[in-house]
Amino acid sequence: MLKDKIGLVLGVANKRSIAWACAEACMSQGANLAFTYQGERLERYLTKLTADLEDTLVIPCDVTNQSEVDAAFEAIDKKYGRLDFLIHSIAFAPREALDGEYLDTSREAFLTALEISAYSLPQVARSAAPLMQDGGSIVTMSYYGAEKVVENYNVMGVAKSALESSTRYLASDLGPKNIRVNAISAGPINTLSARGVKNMSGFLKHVEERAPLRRNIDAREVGNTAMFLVSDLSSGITGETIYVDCGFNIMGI
Ligand code: 1JT
Repeated sequence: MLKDKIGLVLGVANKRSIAWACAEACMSQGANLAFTYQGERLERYLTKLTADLEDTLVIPCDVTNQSEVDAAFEAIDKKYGRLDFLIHSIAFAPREALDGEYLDTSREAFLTALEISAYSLPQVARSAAPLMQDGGSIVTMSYYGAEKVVENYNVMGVAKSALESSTRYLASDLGPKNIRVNAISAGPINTLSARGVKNMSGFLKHVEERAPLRRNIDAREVGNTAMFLVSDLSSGITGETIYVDCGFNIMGI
């Protein structure tokens, strides 16, 4: 399905990362992937994780450092000369912002969360678009806290709202170049990011009790949806937020 396609995956921290589940699903369909990491500690892990892959590229890309972003896309251009899809799976907020009341969010925490979790999408899309000469597909990760209040999610919810809105504006800008932009709103998963989230287990239990499928999602289900969205099977879909949440979001009382 993705044979001869070249993709870039941003946001693999370890093998439980949503980004890695997306990568595995895409590689199972024959895609050729490059990966970016933030910081030296993640470089070692990612190099190990991708050691057996053919023709891969592992490059630094801290989105708060524009010259690193520029260098990353230059490296892609130099090695492959093109890009077919990009999977954006990065977010950050200072830990204290994900606790207590949103009312208390500091200016600094707000700007950091929005910069890394939302601004980074148009930022990388701008560099990716010129490499997507035959059209392309960009996929990002959101969460239900973007549209409804989720206790403690706070400024991340505001950042995800901006991310989902960005998905629509970018889809409008890039549609004429046949570049599609979509978001996946994933149900909660126990990844590195979720670790340290207050009462995550109570939260997973809540979903299990109420979601129509009566269970939580598996990262592989997000990976499979990302694979669909970067493939030509989804050629008519752009600007959407697709829920991979066992149906949790449809429920009212
Ligand atoms: C970040 C973190 C983004 C955790 C995230 C996230 N998107 C989803 N999660 C998991 C989560 C977090 C909370 C939650 C439910 C799910 C942590 C680091 C910063 C980026 O609230 C109940 C807080």
